[in-house]
Amino acid sequence: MNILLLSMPDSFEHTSTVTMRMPNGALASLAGNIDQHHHVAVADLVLVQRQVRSTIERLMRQLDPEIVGLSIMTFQRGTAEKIVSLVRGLKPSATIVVGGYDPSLASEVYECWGVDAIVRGEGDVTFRELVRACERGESFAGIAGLTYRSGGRMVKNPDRPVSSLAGDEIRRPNRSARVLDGYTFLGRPIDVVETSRGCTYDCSFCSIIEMRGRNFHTWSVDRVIADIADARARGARAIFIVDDNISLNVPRFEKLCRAIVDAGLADIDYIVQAMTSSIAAHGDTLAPMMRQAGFRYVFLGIENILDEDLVFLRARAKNAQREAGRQVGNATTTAIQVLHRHGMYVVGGLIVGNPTDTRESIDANLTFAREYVDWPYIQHPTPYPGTPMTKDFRERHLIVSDDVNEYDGTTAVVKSEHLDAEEIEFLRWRAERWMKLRHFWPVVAHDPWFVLRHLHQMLGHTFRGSSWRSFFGLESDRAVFARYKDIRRAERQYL
Ligand code: B12
Ligand code: SF4
Repeated sequence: MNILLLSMPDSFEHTSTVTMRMPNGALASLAGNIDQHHHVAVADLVLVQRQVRSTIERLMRQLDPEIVGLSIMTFQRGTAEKIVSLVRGLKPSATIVVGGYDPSLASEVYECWGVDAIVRGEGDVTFRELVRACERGESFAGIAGLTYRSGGRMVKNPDRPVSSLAGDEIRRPNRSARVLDGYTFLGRPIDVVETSRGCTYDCSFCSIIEMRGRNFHTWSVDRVIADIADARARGARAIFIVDDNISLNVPRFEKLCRAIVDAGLADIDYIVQAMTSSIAAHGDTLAPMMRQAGFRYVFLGIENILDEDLVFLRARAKNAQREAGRQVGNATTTAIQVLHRHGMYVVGGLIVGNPTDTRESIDANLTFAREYVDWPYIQHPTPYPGTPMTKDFRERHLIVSDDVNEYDGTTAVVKSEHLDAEEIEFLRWRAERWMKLRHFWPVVAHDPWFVLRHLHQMLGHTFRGSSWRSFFGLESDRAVFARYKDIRRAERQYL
């Protein structure tokens, strides 16, 4: 069978497509897990943001797929709906399947779209079984984790338990299925690699728990090394490790670092997300090993520096500094210092605009980011489907926008008890642009040619909405912010 898998073109503020265009890890994994005689094409539409319609039309013509799959996050819902109707119009008989976080957690929305199947939760095995059933002309009735159209109605099969990742139930990704190119991170070809799935924490804003429960499963280090080697052989010189929380098992993480060095794969720039508590507690041994293995950027889920906010976000435990098993404070600064000492850069994930936030509490977080983090990744709390935080915000009547296309993390869609959503977003936006400038020199030192060729676009993105008048102080930040918001709105129209 011919199968076309699409990820959505929508990108967001902190990952400008000039500097960062990453492959979607889910689609290569799905491609690697269907029976090998099928012909599968993976197209990451972020690579063709301005030619979405024509690219889909071309691929549909060339491949003539019987099955079309879409991977969708919540803020990409509007684009996905347009793509579903485009595909339906181009080939009415195609079986259209949706999967990923939004179809899994808001499947009722997709039931009204006329799609043929909704894959809930992990998709590798479910999609393999779906393709087999299509090939044999069988019904989808026995496939766990699937909601499907039968006659005029949607049928919801039981959930599929998460995979333990043992054995070869889930095979390695098939990167050769990708039909578009141009993946980049600061000019270096980039790929994504998974080493584990899941997390045992329960931060209230995170979709992961609703998606798969609290659990943590790992692949063998040998499998991970083979996967990194595959990515490298296909040109990758930067790798984003997309694990939900690799730092849950520090000894395993250390073993992986050693294996990367032993396999001669330390010439790659690695980017990873980690918990401050693990880094603070084990940094003295872990951080030098990470650096030796090539880790360059560590995304730390700091979330907030104020205790009250951490309690609301249920992120206190993962940011706790412990001594002899007792919590003695917050691990954030210790974690940042140890990473810095070992030559790595900190991408600081913070969430501002929580229910009790005031101008002062937001300012405290912005001041912290300015002082400590290398690249700010500051977001607003966003009520994604199914998270405990969403329930909380709804009960407090603080959600100001139900338009999920705005749920991109940097558009404030909730207000606090003291500040309007617009004001919260303005405070973050105004401060964050300038913080980003400070990381300019390390980037120049590492990738001078890239910066030279793209300086104009990089600055253009960071300072969207500015004009020569604003630089000379002849118009207010508010006017620039209003222009930025208009640009952002227009950017969301991909087809
Ligand atoms: C890596 C990652 C990123 C990378 C993206 C790299 C890339 N190109 O994919 C970066 C850092 C850029 C990123 C950014 C953002 N991300 Co992000 N990200 C993740 C993360 C950590 C892992 C995703 C991943 O690759 N997993 C591995 C793959 C194999 O698993 P998977 O995606 O779940 O796919 C499986 C199933 O979902 C399913 N499936 C998926 N698609 C499809 C399609 C079909 C057809 C089928 C059948 C099945 C299927 O099968 C797959 C295999 O089992 C998750 C989860 C987390 N803990 O935080 C968040 C997560 C996906 N991100 C999220 C968000 C919100 C964002 C941002 C909007 C804001 C932010 N938080 O930074 C931006 C926007 C990204 C953009 N497009 O511009 C949310 C999504 C919530 C939601 N309801 O939509 C998550 C869940 C985190 C959270 N806050 O809860 N992200
Ligand atoms: S520690 Fe990270 S992955 Fe785990 S629940 Fe919290 S935000 Fe999600």
